[in-house]
Amino acid sequence: MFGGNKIKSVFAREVLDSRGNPTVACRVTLLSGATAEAKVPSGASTGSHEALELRDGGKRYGGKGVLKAVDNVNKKIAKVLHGLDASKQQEIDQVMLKLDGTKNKAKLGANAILAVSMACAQATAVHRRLPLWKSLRKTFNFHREVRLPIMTMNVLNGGAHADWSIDVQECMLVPKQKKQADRLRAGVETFHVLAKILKAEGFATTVGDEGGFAPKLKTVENAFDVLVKAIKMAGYKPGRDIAIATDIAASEFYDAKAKLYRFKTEGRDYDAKQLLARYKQLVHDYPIESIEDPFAEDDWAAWKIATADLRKKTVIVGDDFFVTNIERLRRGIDTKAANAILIKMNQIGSLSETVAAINLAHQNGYKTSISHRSGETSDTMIADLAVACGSEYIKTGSLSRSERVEKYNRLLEIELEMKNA
Ligand code: 2PG
Ligand code: MG
Repeated sequence: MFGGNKIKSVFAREVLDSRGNPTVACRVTLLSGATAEAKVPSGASTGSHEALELRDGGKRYGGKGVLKAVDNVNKKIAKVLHGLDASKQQEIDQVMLKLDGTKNKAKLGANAILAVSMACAQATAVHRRLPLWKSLRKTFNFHREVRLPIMTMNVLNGGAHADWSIDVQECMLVPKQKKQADRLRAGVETFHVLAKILKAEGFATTVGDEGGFAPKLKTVENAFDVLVKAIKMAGYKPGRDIAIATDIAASEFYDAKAKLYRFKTEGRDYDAKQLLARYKQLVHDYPIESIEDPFAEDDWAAWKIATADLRKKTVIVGDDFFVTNIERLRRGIDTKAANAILIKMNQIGSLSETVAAINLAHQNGYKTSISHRSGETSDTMIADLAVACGSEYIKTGSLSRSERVEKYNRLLEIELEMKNA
């Protein structure tokens, strides 16, 4: 239909995320009648270089309300986007960036801009009658072919996501089977065995923010030991069938003044050199697929040395370090810091900037992991994005809590869609 792709209306509202905090949902409706609502996630261990998430402050919702961001969509963004072609994602995002006019989206809020950006992509897919991953490939020039990503499943939660039950934030299972469905099954079976082991050893099996267990284990080695045990008891071979990944989230316990990494639960302090020695030992002792944020977000010197040392043995992922920002990623590429980037749409705040970061990474031989946030919603777009861009990995939490599991379910659906394509 003529003009069918054009934006008829943009409407945002305040909804809740998986932690019970407000977040922004946005519905975009096109002239053709195609319509979709996107929801943005929210982090807890956020990098200080992330785009600004606009919160209301004051008493309401403990200051976490997003009515200002919602208003910015409904009163400002909706006006400038009216009548534009929703499939021209770059143009749409540029119009919003211009309207905002700040470097970190401080005026309109990254949560406001991203909600609209995602909803435009989703409504366009509906209009095109295509699965979202296919529609994204029509919209963007990706550097890679489509692929089903390896899933990194966060089954042990620690750090800021679980009241510091252990110092490191995430210990993940990385199943390596050929088919997506088999990988998922291997992860789930191990997850349930893990619960049995923890129970038998007298630990709690209550879950943290991302649906993983949060037992009070003393050290990261203890955590990896229990994972290896669970993998074996579930009938899989550690390394060959299921590897381990970890997000240290080191910025969370870095003392910049003293230049020390203070492991709170363990009660041990490390300088960067000592910490690297510990990582080398871990990589030697366990089948470690990847280590995310091993050092603090601005400890560039440590990142460089660690990358030179570990890059052949494991994947070193920059999350708070790169914050999905092409300027920081360029610096990383130029100085050979890390060899992979975690991609979070809300760290940068628009879909086209996110894709720019993915493409820059892939063009320079960096791996990508498309990631959820610890505060999530029912939105499953990251599964489609991971497939569309040909990402090596996706990181979307544990095998419990529907805001996590829905992303895995979407990947199963995409596997079928790919077969039938
Ligand atoms: C991370 C994420 C997601 P948060 O550090 O990688 O797992 O946590 O969303 O709290 O930043
Ligand atoms: Mg992280």
